[in-house]
Amino acid sequence: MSTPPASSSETSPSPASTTWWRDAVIYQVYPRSFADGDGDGIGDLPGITARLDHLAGLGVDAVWLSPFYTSPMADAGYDVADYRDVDPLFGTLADADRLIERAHALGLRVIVDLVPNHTSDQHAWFRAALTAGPGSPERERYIFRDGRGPDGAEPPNNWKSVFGGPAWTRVTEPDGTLGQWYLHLFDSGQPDLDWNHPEVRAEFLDVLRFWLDRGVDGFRVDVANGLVKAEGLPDWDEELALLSGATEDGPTPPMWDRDEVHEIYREWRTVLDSYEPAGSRMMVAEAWVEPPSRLAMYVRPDEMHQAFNFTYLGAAWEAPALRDAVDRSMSANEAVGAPTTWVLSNHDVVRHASRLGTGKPGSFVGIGLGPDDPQPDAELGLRRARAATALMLALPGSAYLYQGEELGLPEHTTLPDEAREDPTFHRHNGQVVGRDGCRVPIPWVADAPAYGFSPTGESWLPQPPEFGELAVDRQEGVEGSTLELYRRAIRLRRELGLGQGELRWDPTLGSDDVLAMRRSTPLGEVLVLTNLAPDPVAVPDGVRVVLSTEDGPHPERELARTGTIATDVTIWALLD
Ligand code: TEU
Repeated sequence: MSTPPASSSETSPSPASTTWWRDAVIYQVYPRSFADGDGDGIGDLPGITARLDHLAGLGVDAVWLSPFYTSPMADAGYDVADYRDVDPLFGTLADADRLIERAHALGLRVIVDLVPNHTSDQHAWFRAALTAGPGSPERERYIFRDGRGPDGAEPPNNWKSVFGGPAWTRVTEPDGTLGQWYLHLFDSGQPDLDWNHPEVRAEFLDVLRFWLDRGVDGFRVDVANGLVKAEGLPDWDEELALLSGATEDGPTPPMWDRDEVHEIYREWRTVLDSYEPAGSRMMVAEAWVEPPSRLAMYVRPDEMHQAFNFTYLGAAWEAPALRDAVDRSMSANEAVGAPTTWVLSNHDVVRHASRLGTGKPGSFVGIGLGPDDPQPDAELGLRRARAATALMLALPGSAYLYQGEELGLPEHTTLPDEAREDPTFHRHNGQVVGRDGCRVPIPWVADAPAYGFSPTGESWLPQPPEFGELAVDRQEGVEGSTLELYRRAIRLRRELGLGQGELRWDPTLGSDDVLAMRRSTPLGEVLVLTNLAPDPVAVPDGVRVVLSTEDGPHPERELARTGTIATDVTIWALLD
């Protein structure tokens, strides 16, 4: 058990404010790849706890932990067998308590992942459903149906799994005959729950309380747009790509973004709001919903606090596209009074330092980048990634960082097939490489085994040799390094209050090739300039540059000499 963050200290970035999440910088830890305490090659909770200082030193406000619950790991823990326990791979409940306590002592809030759309097929409820047979109350918590066709040999409808293949699997009944089918929008090891069932609803209210009672500050809600399916489960001929189906006036997919999901979050909100200090516990929706006006419905005042805004992540590296993504996201959220969020990388997408080094940055959600694809330009990608991050951290709202991006880590694009674990790869018979390339254990110490990830040198995925030079110990204290750039940007963002307030595009400095944004802050007017043009652009006279993503030790000297910023550079400058 642990109390919320104590009042501020040197290392305590979280304000005591109950609306801390509105402008928070939140760092995603992917537990199996962050730090391995016991040397088995898989990261764990004690490993994370021992490295929390890194997060405090980075200056973030909160940590979001991807699932660490009991799981057979069919989808790296997004298949939960017990929502109230820790998988032995990751440690114990006592380890989770210690992690929360240490984080709070460092002034870091803790957000845990909640996976309500589906359980694992090893969850007690699903095992009971299989044993109990057709027509039993146990089956009603999931979506079991008879098949179509003469012997029920065809799936109940034509839906496909997000990971490839059909969204239905046929079970063998207790009497040994082939029987009903169950729905799984993801892997066959992830049966979808039936959210019309009162026991399902009650169970998750209880799971929320379980983790709130242990001291967590919030939840990241997995596939928040998927819980309710359309009555009758009608066929859907469109592809089951998550962002596709929805347009302002097009047909709505029967499995995503149904209006009824909102009732669930209203109920959850009342649970969160019952914890003291009132209003300090938050939820963030992972919902691949377009257009932004539909996404904004998840953050109406009595629902979630945030929803991941993937519009920005998917935008092309072009000034008009980025401006449009920012404007659309901001205006949709303003309509409901919620702050927007920004994110460039997570455990499902190609890392932005690689994505931006390819010709088509927006198009890698879930599918990865493999050895047979055109390889990204690493230098260009990192340069753009730094510029994109500095732009993101200057925007009002909350920003999410994914472990390792502060080191400028690239995607591992040449993993051997034998190493791959993502069900996306296996369900596509190897035709889609999937997400393992962004999940590689991160480097801490250049000259240590497994780059300091694990004491034995074991690593569940092989690390590429480029990780050595990017290790934390190689960047710490090195001016111009990506790590120091992140630290500086996060500190300045807080000092200047950039997470709050309005933004204005500057029409005289901006163009089709240049983003020019103005932010009024308590410390004065800030100009944020990103050059996406092929040539250098002039920086106005009389500004004081406080941050530049140009690499090298003294970017401001070069800037002072030339009066310009180079291609793919962002600066923050104070106007006197
Ligand atoms: O992801 C939701 C989701 O469906 C996509 O991000 C997906 O991973 C991608 O499109 C695959 O092609 C969440 C989790 O973030 C993801 O890791 C899980 O695999 C998924 O839910 C199922 O729980």
